[in-house]
This record gives sequence, structure tokens and C-alpha cells, in this order.
Amino acid sequence: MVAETYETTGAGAQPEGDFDAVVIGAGAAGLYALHRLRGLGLSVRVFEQGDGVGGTWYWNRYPGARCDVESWDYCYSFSEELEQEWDWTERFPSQPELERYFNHVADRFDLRRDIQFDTRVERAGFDEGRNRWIIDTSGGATVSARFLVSAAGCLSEVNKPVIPGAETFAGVQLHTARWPDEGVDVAGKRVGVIGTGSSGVQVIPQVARTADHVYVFQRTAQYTVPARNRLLDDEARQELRDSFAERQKFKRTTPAGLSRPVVPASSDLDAAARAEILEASWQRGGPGFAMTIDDILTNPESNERAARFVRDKVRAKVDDQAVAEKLVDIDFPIGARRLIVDIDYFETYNRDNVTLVDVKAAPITEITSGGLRTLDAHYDLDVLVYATGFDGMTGALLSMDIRGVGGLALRDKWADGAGTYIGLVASGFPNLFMITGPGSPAVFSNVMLSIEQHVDWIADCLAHMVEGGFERIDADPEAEARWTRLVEDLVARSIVGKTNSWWTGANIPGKPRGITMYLGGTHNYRAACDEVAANGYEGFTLTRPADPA
Ligand code: NA7
Repeated sequence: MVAETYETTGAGAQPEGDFDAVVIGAGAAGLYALHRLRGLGLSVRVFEQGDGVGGTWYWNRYPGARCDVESWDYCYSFSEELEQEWDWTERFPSQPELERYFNHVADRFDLRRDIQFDTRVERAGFDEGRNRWIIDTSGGATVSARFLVSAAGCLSEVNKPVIPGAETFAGVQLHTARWPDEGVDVAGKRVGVIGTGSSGVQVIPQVARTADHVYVFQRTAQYTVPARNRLLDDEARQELRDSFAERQKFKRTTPAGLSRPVVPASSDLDAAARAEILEASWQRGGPGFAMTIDDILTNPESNERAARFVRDKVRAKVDDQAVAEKLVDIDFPIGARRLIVDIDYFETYNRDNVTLVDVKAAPITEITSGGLRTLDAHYDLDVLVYATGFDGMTGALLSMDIRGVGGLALRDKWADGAGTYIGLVASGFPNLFMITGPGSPAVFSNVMLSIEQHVDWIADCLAHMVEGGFERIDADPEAEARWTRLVEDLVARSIVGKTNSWWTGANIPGKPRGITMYLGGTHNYRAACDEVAANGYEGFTLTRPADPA
């Protein structure tokens, strides 16, 4: 299949390139999509707004940025040679190591020649006459493609709250997800950090090492557990190499897609046994803490016991008990927000140069030329860090103007909630595929495994279309409605999301509320996707050129 077989002129546009597929983004998903689709003999162009590969690990270069999934799982599994030749150095990989890894992948599979950097996709419209996407980019070029694959990411659209007076600030303001490559020298500076999610919790201890003073503006206290990060020695690496095949097979059978998941203890335990299990998990470190006992996420009493355990640990770490109480003043169940994994976070509050400011009690009112004002005080600052997160799941997709059949905007279709069919497609938007989109396990799983599963499914689907001479695929609205109901039912049965956070969309004013991730486990999700394909792409309508529209 070659690009030239298609007519190229769409709806008055003058395409400057015609491809079988356009992929949006050169992060983990975009790189693998390019590799797989090129392997089918398709012509592919990737547009990437940054000037390098790696997505999340290209943008989030703040000090302390680190993945909370272990390195041996946060990597591709499609190539055993790649896995065997790459040496992870730590249990939880840091941003620089991950960025090196994705660059290595791009070079090893010769991917760069099909990636156009520094280019955003601004608009994409489906030309119904020709069954092609017409895509406008930030460089002013218009291209066309039979298939459009979004690999734009779940956490790539930055959330930077508008605070009155921000434009008057005389110092440096920056968002953790837009940290400059050359770094920021905070030595001797007064630094304010807004936000205590994963990004804030990672950056605060690092900045505190050199800054004159750090003011942490905390609105919502969070549960965070120790990472117990460690270096991997040669023996550990050899063991990972030797177990490659077995681990890859096993992780496909687990709910989170991890090769060494926490196996929950049965809830039939007395209080002493429970405490022992929680302590062992705390000592082991990592994000599996809320899975340690099988009823923590379903039984409020068990949940509260685990939450109390964490609060007591924090109280024991923090010298000033008034500060400790602010750090543990948490009014939601453990696991209702993504559990944070930290390195020396609470210990940082024992430093003389760190002050916790409770902006729930006294909210931020304005930014001034010299700092930040809350309801009851002014803080003099030289640097203001926004660790304020992202417009998750749909933010990146909806930052583009995507128009499907009849000119319907994806923004309008999803005005009340992001419905999809099997988390991969949106009805009325033919030939558009989303990797880790709403309705899929996305970041509620080992996202690397989910990415590979999505890309493999999409590649198989495109191969099926090419072989069968189909040029258009669209999901049936009824199939989409059924899937969306299933996603909602799974959410309703879980305590996951039973508080405001980016998971529920509550961090973005005006965004429809609700978790859009599939919570049924990656193993079940994979089975559902495979079944759809095995049943001849059940729930989809596939169209050949000669077929009536
Ligand atoms: P998060 O988890 O969304 O955290 C953002 C933080 O910023 C959180 O503490 C917010 O408080 C705070 N925030 C946002 N806006 C404001 C304003 N206006 N005033 C005060 N505080 C504010 O983003 P992260 O980047 O840390 O992590 C995102 C994911 O990346 C994480 O789950 C991992 O999967 C990796 P709030 O809680 O809204 O009160």
C-alpha cells in the first residue's frame, strides 16, 4: 500500500503531503505506532510539537522527575533484542534515563526520518467524499491521511491556573511540565511551589536542597508512600534478562499489566496480621500499597485502617506536629486519587528552609510583583513553580480542532462526557484511532503495556482493512453507548475516584466530571478488544470504496 494510490485534494485544502497514516505525538505511543504501521508497508508521518522524542519524558524535566512504575515494566516488550541490550540503572527510572531510552528506541528503529518535530497538529477534518483526514499543522502545512492516530498522551495538556496578577510577577514563573532543558538555578532564591500532587512531591525535596527558602502552597493533602528506589546491580539486570519471556507473558494476565504485581492478601485477617502486611508493604515501597489487602479499595473500614497507617507514618517522620497534622489532613479514602510515590518528601519538612502553607485554610488571592498573597499573608518570592498538573485524558485531544462526519467537533461530541468504543475510537470520527484514550485503562495500568496493546490492535485492524479493501471504519453508536455504560458501571462500583482530582476532571473548570478510564483490568480489556476483532470487528461498520455510503 503506497500513498500515491489515493487522491489527495480534500475539501478545498491543498495537502502538502499524502500519507497512509498520520500519527500525532512522538512519545512512547507515537514511536511504537510509527514502528508498527511502517512495518505494514504504510507511509506514515508523525507530528511532534517538541523538538525531541519521549513525550512525557521529554517535557517533564523538572528536578526529581521520575516514573512511579518500575523500570522493568515501564518499557517496550515488542522487541526482545531491545530489552536485552538496554540496561536500566534504577528500580524507578528517572526522567533523564527515560529520555535516553526513548532516544535509543528512535535511533535503533530508525524512526526519526518520519517524524516532523516542532510541529503541532492544529486541526483535522474528515473528508467524507474521499474518506481521508485533512490535517492542518502549526507550520502552516496541510497534509492528508487515510488514517489518523492520536498518540497525544493522557497527561500532556498543561493545567496552569489563572491567578490574578500573575502577569505582574517580577521573578521567574514556570510549570513543572515545561521545565527548561538548561535547568533553573534556584541557589539562594526564595521559591514558591503551588501543588502537592506527584510533580510537586517530586520537585519540592530537590529544590529545597539549594534554594534559600521553599514555600509549599498545599491545597489538598495527599497520601504518599515511600518509593524505596534502589540501584539495580548486574545480578538484578541479568535476572531481568533471563526472565524476559516469562515476565512478558505473565504481565498480560494481570489487572495492572505489571510483571511483578502486588498479590493482595485475603481480607480475612485480624488487626495484627493486617498491620504486619501494611508494614511489609511500606518497607517494600512503591505504588502497590493500596492493593496490599484485597478489600482496601472496597471496604471503607479496611481503607480507613490503611489510611491511618500512612498518617501515623507521616506523623513519625515530621518533627513539627502542627506541620504533620496539615500534611495528613486528608478527607478522602486512600486510592481515590492516584497514590503518590515519594523520595524523602515528608523529611523535607524537617528542614529550616521549608515552610508548608495551607492554602485550603487561607486560599491564594493574587500574585504580586514580589510574590504570592494568600488570604492572610504575603510570601516574597523570586521563583514561582506551578506543579499544578494537567488537563488529563481528553485535554490533548481536545486542544486540537477535530471534526468528524457532518463537521461535528469532537469537543461538542464530548461536551457531556467522553464516550468511546473500546477506548480506541469515537463514533462519527471514522478512521481516527486513539491510543490510551478515554474508555481504555490508560494510566490506570502500566501505560507502556497498554500502549503496545492499543497499537497492536490498531495495526491488526489496519492490516485487515488493507487486505479486505476497506477504506473506512466507524464505530456504531449503539456499540459505543454500550461500552461507555460498562466503563461507567465499573467506576460506580469502585471507590477509585471518590474525590476530586484530575482523574475525575474536577481540576479543570467546566470539564465534565467523571472517570473515563476502564477500571476492569488490562487483562479483561485486552480480551474484550480481541473479541471485537475475532468477531469480524463487531460494533464497527467497515466500508469499501464501492459500497454505498
Ligand atoms: P496533580 O496530581 O493534578 O496535582 C496538581 C496539584 O496542584 C494539586 O495539589 C492541586 O491541588 C494543585 N493545584 C492546582 N491548581 C491549584 C490552584 N489554583 N491553587 C492551589 N493548588 C492548585 O498533577 P501532577 O502533575 O502532580 O500529577 C499528575 C499525574 O502525573 C500523577 O497523577 C501521576 O500519574 C503523574 P488540588 O488537589 O486540586 O486541591
